[in-house]
Amino acid sequence: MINTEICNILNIKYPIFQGGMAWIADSKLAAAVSNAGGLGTISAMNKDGQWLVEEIRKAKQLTDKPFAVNIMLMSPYVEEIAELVIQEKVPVVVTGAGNPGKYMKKWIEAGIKVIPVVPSTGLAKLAARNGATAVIAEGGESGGHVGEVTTMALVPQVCDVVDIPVIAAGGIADGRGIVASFMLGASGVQLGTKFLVAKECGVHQTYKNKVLKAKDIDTTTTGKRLGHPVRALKTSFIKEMLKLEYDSTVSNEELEEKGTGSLRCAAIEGDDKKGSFMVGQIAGMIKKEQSCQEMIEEIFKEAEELLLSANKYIAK
Ligand code: TUI
Repeated sequence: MINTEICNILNIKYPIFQGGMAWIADSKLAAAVSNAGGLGTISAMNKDGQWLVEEIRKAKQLTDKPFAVNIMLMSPYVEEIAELVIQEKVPVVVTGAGNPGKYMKKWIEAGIKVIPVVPSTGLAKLAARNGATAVIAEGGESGGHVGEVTTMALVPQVCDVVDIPVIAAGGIADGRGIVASFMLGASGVQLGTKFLVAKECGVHQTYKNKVLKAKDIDTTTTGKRLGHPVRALKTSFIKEMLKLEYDSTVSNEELEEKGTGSLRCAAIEGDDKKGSFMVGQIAGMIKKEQSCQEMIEEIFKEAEELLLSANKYIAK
């Protein structure tokens, strides 16, 4: 059986987190992952605070295992949500898309374990200094809002500068990715794209079908000009966005406006024309819908077999 430091710190069976995918990760998905032995995550980005409170309470009914709330720091509701996670006694908070520094003292004093997503060693060091329980080093292979550095380059560099557990994210969807992450120094992994096709994931079926059909080269990033690159499937809508991005007569405001609501459109409505189907580069490897339990058990069985046979690389 695989067991790492993060399993003991969070009291989880497998060192795997489910990414807090905005408009997608709800109590049903989070509870399914937690019940399967990972750390499930509810995204606070889906709706307002009231929605989140209901989802946290539902998750507590669906599982007695720990779960996390993901707070996207660019969210318009961030102040309200920062308070709600304390009131609702959420065990773990994962942050993304910014520096959570100003909230960390309050969360930690309330007994919350804080695990920021970091795209750089600088932010990783800051998070560790501010009392983070662990950090998620997320490479640019991921879907959604991404940093520049790849998982392969980021994870070992982050491991070298912090003495808290590092969770690898970006481009991981099977046992090979898990074992590679361990070899880079990570204590666990976070998967997002893979969980899009989980049976318990309520994302629109069109979104799931697009993941199942995707090839390795089917994603791209838009939004670099706006300072927040986002990785999504290269649909006709995204190709149009790319064209506008390179058009100097189009203002940043116009670009922002065209992108607004596009993830909701994809996740809830499955709308091909206006939706942004945010997926990671590993989508090309994801070929079947499974329950969270089947997924997690299968990939950790594969990881364990790989680890047990790893001495084949050493000359006898
Ligand atoms: O946050 C994510 N992924 C996301 S958020 C999201 S919602 C969205 N919807 C529409 C447009 C844009 C976003 C979809 N996917 N991942 C975690 C993550 N955090 N990736 C990168 C970062 C990050 C970037 C900069 C974390 C910290 C950071 O700090 C900069 C600073 O403030 O110093």
